[in-house]
Amino acid sequence: GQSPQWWHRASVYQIYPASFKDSNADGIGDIQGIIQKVPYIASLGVDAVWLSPCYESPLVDMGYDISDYRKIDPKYGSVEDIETLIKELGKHNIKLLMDLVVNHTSDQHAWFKESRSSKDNPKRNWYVWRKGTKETNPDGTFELRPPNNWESLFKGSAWTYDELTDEWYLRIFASEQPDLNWENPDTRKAVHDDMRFWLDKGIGGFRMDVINMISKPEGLPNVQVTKPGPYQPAHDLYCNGPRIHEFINEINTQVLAAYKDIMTVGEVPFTRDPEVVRKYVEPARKELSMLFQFDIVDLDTVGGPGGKFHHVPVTPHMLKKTVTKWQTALSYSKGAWATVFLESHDTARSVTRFGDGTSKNRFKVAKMLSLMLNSLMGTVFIMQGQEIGIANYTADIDLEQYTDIETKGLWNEIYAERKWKSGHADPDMSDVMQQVRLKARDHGRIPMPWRHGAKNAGFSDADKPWAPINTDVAECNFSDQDKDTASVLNFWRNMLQLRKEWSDTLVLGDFVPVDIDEGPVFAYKRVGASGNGVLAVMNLSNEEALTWQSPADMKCDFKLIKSTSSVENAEKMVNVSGQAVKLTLHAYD
Ligand code: ISL
Ligand code: CA
Repeated sequence: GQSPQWWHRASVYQIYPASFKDSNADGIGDIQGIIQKVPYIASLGVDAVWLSPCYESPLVDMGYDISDYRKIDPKYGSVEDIETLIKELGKHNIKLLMDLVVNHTSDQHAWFKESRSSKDNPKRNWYVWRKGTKETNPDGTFELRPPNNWESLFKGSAWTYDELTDEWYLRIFASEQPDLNWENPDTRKAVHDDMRFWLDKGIGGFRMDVINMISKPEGLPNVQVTKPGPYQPAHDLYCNGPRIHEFINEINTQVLAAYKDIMTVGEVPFTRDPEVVRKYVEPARKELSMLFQFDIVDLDTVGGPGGKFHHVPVTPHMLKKTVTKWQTALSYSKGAWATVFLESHDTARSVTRFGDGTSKNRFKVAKMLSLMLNSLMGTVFIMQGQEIGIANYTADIDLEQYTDIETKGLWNEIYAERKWKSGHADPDMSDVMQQVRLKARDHGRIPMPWRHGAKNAGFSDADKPWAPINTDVAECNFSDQDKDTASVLNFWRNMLQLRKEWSDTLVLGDFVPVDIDEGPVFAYKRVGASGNGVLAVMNLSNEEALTWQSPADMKCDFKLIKSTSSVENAEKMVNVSGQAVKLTLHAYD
């Protein structure tokens, strides 16, 4: 196989620019703010930063709607600021990964403005335009119907009608996010050129937004009806489409190959088959370094009758099973690399979702999850704030303060449906509110609580930051954790360092399940090429104390790591050579 690249052993810190640090008191985080915090980022021991989009954007979807790929939105700074950031991070050997959002642009992008201007504009075919149908009602009025029954991921039809030319354009996300037509070679070439613009500045690579959606099925057929209502989930049709591997291989060989040591991570929603994933990441195929797939972070979401805001309780066994599924399907020794993550700007906070919600156990849960992430195979991604065990917004933050387009879309859809069904002007939405508190994307975007007692927790000097500061800053902030050797923050720092020291085992080694049964204890070995290993044992329950006995045939030369061991590395390494292990594990141990 391939010899390890820098990104195999790397850990990556995700920065959501609007919420990291505001340097000029306008209430929005910015690139100068990130530059101020470079020493902090370096203190974590990460190797790369993934910066969520800060390109020119009307911010309908917080920057995932880009109107110019070569400009930085003045709210965040300038291209020069990015150059400075690359240089400052570089002093600490940290690379910068940019977000590449090219399934769609903003409707304010010059390409789309041209495309929509007329049917014979040279850029018409850069987007996906189709005729709809017109249905006449018995009373003579008529309704326009979109070209097919696909549902948008932000709800409603996946098509928007444009009066000017009497056609519809495809937009899987918001109306202001028209999908690019990747079938057109000119479109692809323009995207490639925009990628080179950033590669020439010395970035370390790209995170590629919904990259598995860029190849649409021929003929854009209707999807099978699976739920009531006119529009149907169609991701099985537009994800991992017919030309997807060709397009990605083209990016790799025509663009990336000319640069040294580039890392790519593709986001692939709705992709749960390891064989499908493997195709994107096998080195010989020259596609991507690694992928984000969502089996684990969607555990409490998928399968509910109404999608994201319907509750699916997560049991320890579900987590054990799903982690094991991916850890055994892909591995360094089998030549298919992976990512390890529990949070992003699209998820709520892991301590809230996977913990018991009490402040007593909050930091124990955070350390236990850190232990799990850091003892798994793959490149670790940390969402800003995760390293201090940030939790979701508290119940003191009410609905009006949630701003995310997805949160609003889902809420309004359920509200309208209930109103229609019950005939009540104000249907009961308390269960949905509970789900918003648990799962809304807003929680991943909470402004960073740098210091307790400072204005806006040290995030911004503005009177009103763009998103609310959480109300639990006294309990959870960076400066207090920095000083506390037993904090979540220092646990992360130690684990990231340990991961480096033991990378042959902890990063590249094989995952060997030990206890993946129904019980609350999750145990696995990581075995490196030399045969040495680490035994990771976690109590995923809040049972005060329980005993766990390793299988008799476990006897071998292993080091044991536990999340509640002291932060000193030496003490985390309990040598269990030649004996079966019996442990008393405490809650979230
Ligand atoms: O967030 C989701 C579910 O809660 C996903 O459906 C999400 O929209 C999907 O993973 C795609 O995410 C990416 O593309 C979107 C953008 O809104 C997300 O922030 C981005 O990460 C459109 O660009
Ligand atoms: Ca600012």
